[in-house]
Amino acid sequence: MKLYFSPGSCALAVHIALAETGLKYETEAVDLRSMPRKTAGGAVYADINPKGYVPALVLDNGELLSETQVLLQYVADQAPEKALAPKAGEFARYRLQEWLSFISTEIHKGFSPLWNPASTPEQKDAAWTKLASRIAHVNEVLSGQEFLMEGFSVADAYLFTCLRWTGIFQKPLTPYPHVLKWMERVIARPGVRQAMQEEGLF
Ligand SMILES: N[C@@H](CCC(=O)N[C@@H](CS)C(=O)NCC(=O)O)C(=O)O
Repeated sequence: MKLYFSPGSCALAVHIALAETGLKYETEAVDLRSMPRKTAGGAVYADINPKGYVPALVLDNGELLSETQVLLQYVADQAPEKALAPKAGEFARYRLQEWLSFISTEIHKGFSPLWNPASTPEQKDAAWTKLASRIAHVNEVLSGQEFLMEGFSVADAYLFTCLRWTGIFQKPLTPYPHVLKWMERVIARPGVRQAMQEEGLF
């Protein structure tokens, strides 16, 4: 498997999942600021992934798979013994998908106005107010459990990846102490550290 990523982007979630499986994988960075977007190896990224954004995963059979929620589940399913996702068909799998959808649409995409240089300060404030209410929900959940699911799962990898961005926008997570403790638990994991090191984030 080969992951196309940009350091610290949402692709880090898939990178963490890959590292957590212990399976062999390759990575190649994509420069999202170049035009056309180029990979570290000099390829035009749109020739590899016509969607043009990261993450994308080239499978061992040569197929290209995209969309973070799908990649996370695909990677988890390659190493079922690591229990990064409940088995397909179990009710808990729907709970995982509920988290992945929440993280994708309410948190990941909730950051979009903050990233967008065209957003006004009012638009950024409104986006943060909404995001803060979603983070407060997660804080409440994490007051009674160690991870989003029964053990560490790909949902934790995805949420952790997005909540790291609060540091970029100087939005401290101090009002959310259970989230902060959970971030510490997640970052202490060797798989998480490996992926972050490979992206040059340490
Ligand atoms: N729907 C995609 C969105 C991925 C996405 O937002 N990727 C960002 C980085 S976190 C990106 O590559 N942005 C550049 C762009 O949108 O062109 C997914 O869930 O994987």
